[in-house]
Amino acid sequence: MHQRAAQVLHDNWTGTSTVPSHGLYPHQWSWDSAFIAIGLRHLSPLRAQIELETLLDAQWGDGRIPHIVFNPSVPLDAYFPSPDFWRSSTAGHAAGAPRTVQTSGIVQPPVHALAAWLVHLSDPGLSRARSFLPRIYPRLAAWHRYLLHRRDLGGGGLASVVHPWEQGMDNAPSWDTPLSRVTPAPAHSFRRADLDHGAAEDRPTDLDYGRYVRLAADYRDGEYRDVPGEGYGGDGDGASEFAVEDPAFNALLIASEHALARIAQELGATGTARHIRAERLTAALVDRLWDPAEGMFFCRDVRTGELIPERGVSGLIPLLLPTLPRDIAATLVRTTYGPHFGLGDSTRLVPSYDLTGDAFDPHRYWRGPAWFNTNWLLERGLRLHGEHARAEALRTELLDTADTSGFAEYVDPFTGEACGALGFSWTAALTLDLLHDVPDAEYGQLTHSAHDSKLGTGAKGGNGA
Ligand code: 9WN
Repeated sequence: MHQRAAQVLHDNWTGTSTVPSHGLYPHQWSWDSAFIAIGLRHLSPLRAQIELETLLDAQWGDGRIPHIVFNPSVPLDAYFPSPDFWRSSTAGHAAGAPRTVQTSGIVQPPVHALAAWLVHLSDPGLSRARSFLPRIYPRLAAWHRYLLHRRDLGGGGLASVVHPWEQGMDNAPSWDTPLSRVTPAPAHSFRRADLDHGAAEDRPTDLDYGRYVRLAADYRDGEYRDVPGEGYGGDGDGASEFAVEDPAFNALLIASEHALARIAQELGATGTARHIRAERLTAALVDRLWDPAEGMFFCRDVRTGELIPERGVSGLIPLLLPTLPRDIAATLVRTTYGPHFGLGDSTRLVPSYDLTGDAFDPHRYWRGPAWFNTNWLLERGLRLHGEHARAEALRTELLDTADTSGFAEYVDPFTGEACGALGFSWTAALTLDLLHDVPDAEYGQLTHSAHDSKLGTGAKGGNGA
């Protein structure tokens, strides 16, 4: 299995980064690269470092890491939206887009500091010899600053996403209500390239695509300006119609902030301020997105101020956080194994959406199938909170399904049947990670604060310091 997974990553390597899949996604994607680096470190810590460095070379002056870095040798019509849609070097000029490389103008979940720290741990000698951390620390810090300042659109301390593609679970039912306010771009104004590779019944509908295109075009036409601190009910003045605080996006930011604290410590600082910030953010996440009656986190629609009552896997991912209050962690575990996600009962892997939800479909993009990255995060979260037997069972299912599905992009959560692209990079990378015994200490290293917690009320994760 190790060799087959390594082969996928070898085939998808371009020399400086890894494509998610040559057919459907022939460029470099931001959160894909972070997950890929986490697996690549077991094959080649050098390639894992280069993967992250290539992405960070495309960072914008305002700190944002773009969700796609385009490969200039790939034909324009191979993926839509292509560089001539985003026009990063002109429309993104004011926001500091790079001149030498073409990128998109939106972002994806901030898994990068977490990945960088895990890559460092896999070969600290090489990392120090190449000054990996000193070179990337200021960039990762600028990235978090961008999210925490420019993207605090709700004014409550959490980062908002302004496009479903930013959260990474593009077609999740949580976006349906906020997206319904967006006037779709006319169908004849663009050509979808994804349907050349994927079955139409598994992919987002044309109507949803029209709305994705409109949102991205409006953001571009506003020169990718963000309007922070807008609060609830903002109208006009350039603020996006779509602004959502998402639990997984923010949980990953918090986990990465803990990792950045570790990196700061390695570089001789204390890291304490970052750990404290991460704990404050955890408290804000609970305060703004936790629904005790439903036993999970929900997205908040920043434009209406309302929680969006759709149960998505995103609402379980905060299990990754070490200072989550114990009762919340225990409730999340119950919800994962309960009727809405059915793990250990009707489902083999955690589905992307509520099995009992009206929009549930076991094959349609992010509306029911199971993805390997979300399940990997939950496996880590279970382990972090002492649920070793459950983590082990999930790990076994993940490895089994990854291999029998041909490292599929996603699978039917009941049967494990392959969907989407095969030979998908993060599936192979996270398989490699699961195949390696991760020292217990690394679960602590992943997120746990090293200082005596002043704010945290939460679990004992790993062995911390
Ligand atoms: C848009 C690359 C990306 C993933 C996302 C996944 C899908 C793109 C698309 O593919 O999104 O960014 O064209 O559908 O939803 O999570 O990063 O693998």
